[in-house]
Amino acid sequence: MAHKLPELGYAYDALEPYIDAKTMEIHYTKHHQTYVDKLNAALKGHNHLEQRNVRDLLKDLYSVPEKIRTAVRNHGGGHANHSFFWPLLKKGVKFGGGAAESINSRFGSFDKFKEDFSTAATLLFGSGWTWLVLSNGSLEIMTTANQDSPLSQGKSPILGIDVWEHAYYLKYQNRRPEYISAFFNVINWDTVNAYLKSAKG
Ligand code: MN3
Repeated sequence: MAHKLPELGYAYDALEPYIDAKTMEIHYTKHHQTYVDKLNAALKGHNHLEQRNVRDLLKDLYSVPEKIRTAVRNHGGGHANHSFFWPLLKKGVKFGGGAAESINSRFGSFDKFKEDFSTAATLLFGSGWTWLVLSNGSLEIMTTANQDSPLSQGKSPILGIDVWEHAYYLKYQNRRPEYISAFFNVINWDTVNAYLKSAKG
């Protein structure tokens, strides 16, 4: 069964003015679609792998034949990361719930968390992601290069920001810190809470 682009679940302009409609449209219909297409192309003919959930493939990259491992890592990572990212975005959801309690207890305050997360995202060199993950039962901030997934390191992401230029360049050009600051206005904390709950199993 081939992988498919998931439903976005909201309009391209739903995150304006923080993330503009044109960026959303291109990011979802072009960039994400390309990861899906290239993942499907890589898995073609590998029947036992085509059946597996992309998250499971990323958790167990060494079960993927070496010949297609890099393609699965990059395009499977791109598919999984973007499928994880879209539901994290919504305007007007207040910081609260289990994730807020865990963040406050781990980082001391929301402001300290925001500062640490934003610094990590700003300093990440080149293309990649900054994450809040659950690792051995505790929260930590980490970054990955390219489309690498924390799942491949045994960590469960509960929040993430795409800091590839394609995620912000149309509106913010080289001003990545402004995009990161804007991102904090569109975090869907309901989704973060759900991701945390599922990460805790
Ligand atoms: Mn992207």
